[in-house]
Amino acid sequence: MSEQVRQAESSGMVKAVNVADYIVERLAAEGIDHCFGVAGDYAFPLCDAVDSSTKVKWIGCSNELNASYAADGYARIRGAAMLVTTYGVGELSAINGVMGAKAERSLIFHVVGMPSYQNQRLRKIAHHTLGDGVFGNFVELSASAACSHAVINPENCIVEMERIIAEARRNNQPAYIVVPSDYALSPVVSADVKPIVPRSNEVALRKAMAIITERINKAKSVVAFPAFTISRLGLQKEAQQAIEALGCPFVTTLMEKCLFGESHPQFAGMYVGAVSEPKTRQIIEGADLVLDLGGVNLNDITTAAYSGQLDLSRFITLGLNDVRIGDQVIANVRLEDVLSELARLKPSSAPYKGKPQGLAPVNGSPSDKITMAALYPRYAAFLRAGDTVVLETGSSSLGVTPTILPDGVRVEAQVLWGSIGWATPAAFGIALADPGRRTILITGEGSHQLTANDIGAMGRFGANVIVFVLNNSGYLIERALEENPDWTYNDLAPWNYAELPKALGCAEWYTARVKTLGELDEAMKAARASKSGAYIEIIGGKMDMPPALAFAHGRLKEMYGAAP
Ligand SMILES: Cc1ncc(C[n+]2csc(CCOP(=O)(O)OP(=O)(O)O)c2C)c(N)n1
Ligand SMILES: [Mg+2]
Repeated sequence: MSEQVRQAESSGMVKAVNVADYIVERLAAEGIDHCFGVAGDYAFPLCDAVDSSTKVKWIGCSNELNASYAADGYARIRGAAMLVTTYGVGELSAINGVMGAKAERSLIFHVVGMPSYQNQRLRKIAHHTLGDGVFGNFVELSASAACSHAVINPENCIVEMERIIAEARRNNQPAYIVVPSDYALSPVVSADVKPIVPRSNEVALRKAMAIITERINKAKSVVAFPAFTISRLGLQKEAQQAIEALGCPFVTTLMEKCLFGESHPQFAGMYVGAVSEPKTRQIIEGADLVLDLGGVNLNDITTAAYSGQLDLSRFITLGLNDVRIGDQVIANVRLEDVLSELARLKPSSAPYKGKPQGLAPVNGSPSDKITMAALYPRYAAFLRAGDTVVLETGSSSLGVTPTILPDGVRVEAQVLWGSIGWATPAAFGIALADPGRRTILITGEGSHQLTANDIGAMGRFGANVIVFVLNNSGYLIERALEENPDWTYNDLAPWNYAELPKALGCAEWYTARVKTLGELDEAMKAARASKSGAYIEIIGGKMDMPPALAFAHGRLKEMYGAAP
């Protein structure tokens, strides 16, 4: 019997815990204390349960897409997040964000309130439906953005919640929980179920370790390639210990930017296909054995348009729940267990010692216009240990990722899914998830236009984010990814960005619009000193792009294929 139901029964409460309260309590036990969402009548019982919970606080967002991005950001820091939306209109607005979380392995519990069982049974024509008396039209759609789902009723609630939570934890991907509004208010029927904790099979783990150790011992050169999943699962310490025990160099893609301090002596640089430093490229492309820790994602962005030559037959991939060595897959082996086994290895030779690069020097004089060559070293100089940087898709992320950043800076970006607008609400979720760190949002103005309204939520809930908005008169990355940079669809409505915080209720925020390096330097100082949020609009050149983007511009055929 669950603890909540037991408490309700033993305390002699007339009314046992209802389904909605149970779901909120159970998710709180997963380490969640904020719930992002937008209210709606079918979801009222869920919203009420959150609002009356002493453990979980309701965080209202401007729309469900924003709420889903905020939940993704929160989950990246806390391991899991809760999102509540209403039937049809709400959940469908959230799908892009939840699907992105699925792609990038971020665990959102998406809880949706649906029309009552009674009205479903009577096939009533109800609002937020297609008017066809059918209520299952959207379940499959939302479920496709999750790795597990359940339609909850009072009898299955406890069992289904455990199944869903275990599956979501196993894959570190979203779960979809949908509850008819009358069932949400019904008492939970008790069931004798314990939480399922995913564990390795001991025999499989020993077998995997025997093969891995043999391959390590035989290899002339080994390189570790830690994946973004390490940070999603919160395994940074375990992975670093494994890499230090191995003593080999490690390389990351831009999805793992700053996973460990970039001054780590074993760090051999960022692998970006043919754009990598020659030494980095040689270390990983020439390695006898590549230990992929967590399943790196070799997509068009991380490989700079599939440039470079990685030999996948030399990879051993430690997945979340299996180990792959060539064509052999050893199942039921958890990543954290393999990492802790690796951490016990004794290196046969002295550890690799690279030459960590220092920060790029700050350049330019105060009266100069703000160029990209001057902007990115300034970000590096501005950032410090304890900052979490949230990078938006666009020229900014291609400018920041090749820039060496100070140790202790954490970076979050949505590289694979790449949905613009993600970073603004994600920064909000990240700031709420860990107020002990300073959250810094770096976004282009085009992306910001999609979700800027939740700057208001940042002010409302005291998330003191420092926001940098690069205003370069349109979609620069798109201009660069086309033969013709002047298509009008890459132009934007010219907003007065620096005035947004005030209009959105952030009266206390520091704001500035800067055109010169001197103004930028001043604004950065003031932003850092601000006790509330800060918002800096940076005026950049329409075609001034970081080198990585200029490289992509020269490889359009490789990225998109030749015209037929
Ligand atoms: C939801 C979504 N719509 C469209 C795109 C295509 N897209 C990718 S980057 C981009 C423009 C980004 O412009 P901006 O934020 O101004 O950054 P810049 O490159 O100009 O610095 C667009 C429209 C996308 N990735 N996601
Ligand atoms: Mg732009």
